[in-house]
Amino acid sequence: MTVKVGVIGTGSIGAEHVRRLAQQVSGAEVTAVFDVDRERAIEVGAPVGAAVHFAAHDVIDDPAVDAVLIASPGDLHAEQVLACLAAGKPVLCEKPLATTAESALKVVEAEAAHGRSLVRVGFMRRHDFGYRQVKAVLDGGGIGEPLLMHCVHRNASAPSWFTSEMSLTDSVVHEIDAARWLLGAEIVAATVVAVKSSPLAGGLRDPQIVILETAGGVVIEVESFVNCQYGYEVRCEVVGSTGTVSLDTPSTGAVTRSGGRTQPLPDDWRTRFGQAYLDELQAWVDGRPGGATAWDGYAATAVAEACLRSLATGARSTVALADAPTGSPQ
Ligand code: NAD
Ligand code: ISE
Repeated sequence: MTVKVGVIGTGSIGAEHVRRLAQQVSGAEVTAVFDVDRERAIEVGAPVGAAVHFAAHDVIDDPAVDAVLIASPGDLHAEQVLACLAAGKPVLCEKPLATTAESALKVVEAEAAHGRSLVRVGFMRRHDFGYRQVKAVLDGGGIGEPLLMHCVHRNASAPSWFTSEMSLTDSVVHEIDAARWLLGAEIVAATVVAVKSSPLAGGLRDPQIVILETAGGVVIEVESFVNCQYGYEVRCEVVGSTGTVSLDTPSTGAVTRSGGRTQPLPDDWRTRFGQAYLDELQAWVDGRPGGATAWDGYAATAVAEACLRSLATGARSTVALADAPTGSPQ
């Protein structure tokens, strides 16, 4: 059976998802798209034979659409996911699920009321081979009891409209989700530590250090540096009671010569996580379990909100999650 997918938002990652769904994911086709930038929607949708609609709800209500992928700006996600739930259609929403914990919780509640697991959130690291290896070691008790975690998340440069807050809500939110998933624990507090800013960061607080604490006392230290200049790097190391497990940039094309060794780095997330995005889409189209749920999206947004409070005040900020509604897929 072919899953007919409608895509809302055909910008940077939306266009890539359209291409992946149309050309690389088996059992999927893109039947409808919408973007407020109509020329962009036509440019992306026409080559794959998708109908180009005039509004997001036209995509959601289109009888030729079985499932919806949302890749619009984050502040529109909650409303668009709620509309998909109202139509009873499965939805894969790019991160974040919402920009406030309050609106993310509404999605969790609406899905629970619906009684079916319809929402996936695009935290693609859960599909990355390296992250999955780290998870397997942790789940198998391979390093004893996890005690602390170091994370590095660097982008070569951020667009001019990127803010210090977005370094937390757009970038660190991936580490928030990855840490929750890897450690199997909720994060209960966040502290953003002031760091000397790079003179090349265009006035942003960049880099930033975030300290997250889990309910069980594991401390996660995250460096987000969105203007590091040299390339894209995502690394982590979990330190356990009997060993450590780490994730490095996949080693490809390393050159050793003349007494030295060089290794190319990915330019950005497109290259580094290309296979993870593809695996995420294939798993979603196949209807396989796994991937981040609405609850995961809510928890990540609640922690990101705590990071924003800490950024504003300089103080440690606690996270108080609501009780999961009955029937909410965890
Ligand atoms: P983008 O700005 O390139 O694309 C967003 C698109 O949404 C634009 O084409 C814009 O015209 C369109 N848009 C604006 N208002 C709209 C509306 N009301 N309805 C439909 N479309 C609308 O941004 P992007 O980098 O593609 O990011 C989109 C989302 O994907 C964000 O939530 C971002 O955080 C997420 N993202 C995730 C990853 C990842 O690694 N998982 C990477 C990049 C972006
Ligand atoms: C971007 O939105 C992403 O989600 C990328 O994965 C991340 O590395 C980048 O920092 C974000 O801006």
